[in-house]
Amino acid sequence: MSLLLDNQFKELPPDKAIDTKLFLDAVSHIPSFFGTCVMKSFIFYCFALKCLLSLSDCLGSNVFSVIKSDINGNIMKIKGVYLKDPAKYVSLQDIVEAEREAHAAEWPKVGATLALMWLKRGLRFIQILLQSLADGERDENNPNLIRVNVTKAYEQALKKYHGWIVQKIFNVALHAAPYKSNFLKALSKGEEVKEEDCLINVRQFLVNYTATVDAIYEMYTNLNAELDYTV
Ligand code: EIS
Repeated sequence: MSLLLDNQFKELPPDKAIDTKLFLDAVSHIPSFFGTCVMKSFIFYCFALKCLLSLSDCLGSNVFSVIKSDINGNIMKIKGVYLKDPAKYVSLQDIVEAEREAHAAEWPKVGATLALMWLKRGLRFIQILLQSLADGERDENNPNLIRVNVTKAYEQALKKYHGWIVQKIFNVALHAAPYKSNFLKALSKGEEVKEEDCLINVRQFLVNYTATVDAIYEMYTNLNAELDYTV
């Protein structure tokens, strides 16, 4: 079965309110996916290059743990707020609005509002990456690499929020990106499935996932909660 379809996002209601608990359940699988897919392929990459271990390989290895703990930290922060009063924070918007009232001076650079602001960028990155693969965008000279897809996702979702040092780190991580065949195999829980069959699952997963990410972006625009500082 497909890892993606096992952990599908739920369909949004007509008012596009995102149920906090359902959202947290769905995103909580993303960091472990990192462990199974990206890390495995990275370990293979390191192994294959162990004679050539250079500073950039070490950097690459650390980048994936940094990304994983960054996303995990965002999720834990939102969850921490939610668990304080689940009845009050039924939707993600309930949390953001409550923090706007409680922390007027620092908001939106505070609490779960800030965590969700960054989390949504990582989710957008994943969305664009998967969509690009599903659309068959590829480097014709290197059809088993996903660098064009990863670069597109980075440029559209994250680059403008990164200063040049983090942009350089991205360039290192890019070279440690898994091969397409390994990436798609991991999405299929290690089973050998045809690329096209896996992409059918990716397209199915993207329906509710994209709607959810779009709704979070829309909420940040409507509440004027978006910031564009760089890290
Ligand atoms: C935020 O981080 C915190 O998240 C937030 C709060 O502390 C805030 C304060 O300003 O900072 O500094 C972080 C930023 N997060 C800001 C950078 C982390 C590492 C960036 C590495 C750049 C490379 C990214 C591309 C990697 C390509 C890999 C390709 C492999 C296929 C299936 C793959 C999924 C990859 C998903 C990648 C998502 C990256 C998300 C980075 C977000 C970011 O830029 S708070 O914390 O409020 O919770 O306390």
